[in-house]
Amino acid sequence: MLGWFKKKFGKKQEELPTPSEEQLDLPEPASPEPPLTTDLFSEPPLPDLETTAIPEPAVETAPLQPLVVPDRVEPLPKKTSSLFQRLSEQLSKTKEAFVYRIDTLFLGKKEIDLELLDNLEEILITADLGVSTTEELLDEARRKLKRKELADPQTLKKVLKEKIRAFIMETDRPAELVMPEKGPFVIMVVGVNGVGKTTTIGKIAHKFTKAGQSVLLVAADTFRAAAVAQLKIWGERNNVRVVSQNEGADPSSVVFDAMDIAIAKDYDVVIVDTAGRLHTQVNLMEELKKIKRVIAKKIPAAPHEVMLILDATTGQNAISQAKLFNATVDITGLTLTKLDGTAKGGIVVNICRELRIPIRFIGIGEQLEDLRDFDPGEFVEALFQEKGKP
Ligand SMILES: Nc1nc2c(ncn2[C@@H]2O[C@H](COP(=O)(O)OP(=O)(O)O)[C@@H](O)[C@H]2O)c(=O)[nH]1
Ligand SMILES: [Mg+2]
Repeated sequence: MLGWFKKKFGKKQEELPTPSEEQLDLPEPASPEPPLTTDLFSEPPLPDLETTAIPEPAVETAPLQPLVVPDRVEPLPKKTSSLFQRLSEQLSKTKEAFVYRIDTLFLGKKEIDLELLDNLEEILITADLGVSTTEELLDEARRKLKRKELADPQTLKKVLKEKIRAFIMETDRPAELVMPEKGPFVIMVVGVNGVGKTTTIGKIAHKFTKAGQSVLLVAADTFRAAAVAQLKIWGERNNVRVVSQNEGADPSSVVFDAMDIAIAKDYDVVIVDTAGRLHTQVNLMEELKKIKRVIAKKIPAAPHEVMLILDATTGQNAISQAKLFNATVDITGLTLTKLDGTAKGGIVVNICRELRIPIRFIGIGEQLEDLRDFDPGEFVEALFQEKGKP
């Protein structure tokens, strides 16, 4: 949530670093890459990476100052109705497949019978709420029916909405994530290929720079030259420095150098892009662990955030991906991308209920502004907003 962008103030504009020479020789901004497969297992074998050893840290970092207490966070700006409207519109495919289908099912029905509940079950499952989430919702409905607390389908819809809100709220914990008072705030971004890591990093960098923070991007996806080039384009767009080496370089060595730069130049925020695919899943996971270790050697409390990016269009597969990455690098926050292009937005409910990892952002389009702070209450309202209502 935006709250954690606002922890550090007072940095003058002229203190902000200028984009570096490392961004020279950029290719012309290309159109974004098409989504790639998100199946970790089906990739063909690829050539070996250079296996350069991680250099030992040369610089001892100063210990971090105490973290800023949450009550110093500025209040969030009031969301304008046009922003809400955009969210609601961008969720239209999910709404068609979910809430509007429920409305059609309930239309003209006076009472709740078995057939109606069966149909509802099918809608919830096909909207990617997941089997166990669906069962829990229906159990609640049946309990209320038995106790005669539920008389008609419209009340059932309200019960569903409230239960879904409760599921989503479970991850709306108080912001434990705070920027350190001193030293860079390090975000390591992970996720399988094509989920939107690099794009999301570009959008997050934009949010930070808009809030007056200096940002350093780190191209630790050295597996493909295109990945480095893509991050450099985002660096250019945001006018921020990108640390990179050649394709095939050891990602940990890129990170090692970047951390030195971040500390020496006192960057506010460091965002590390990582590979989503290597020769094997084991290689990928080992590499991510190594990157995390290198970051922690330079700044013991870092990475402060290990953010997993999930593609909402993959539906239930996102849950398996989250479990896999969480077991390796302890995910602290999620971003769910491509909610605009999918009818599978119900996955948000399932992710919140199953994983209990806070969703920080949702991607609802390819524009810079289409990375939204995840606000559970707003999300539920947008999801259940009636057709045609402003
Ligand atoms: N519609 C839509 N497309 C997105 C969103 N986020 C990312 N993308 C697209 O997804 C594709 C893959 O993104 P990329 O950042 O390269 O994924 P990476 O491999 O994880 O780094 C690109 O075409 C992006 O433009 C989103 O929220 N909505
Ligand atoms: Mg990428």
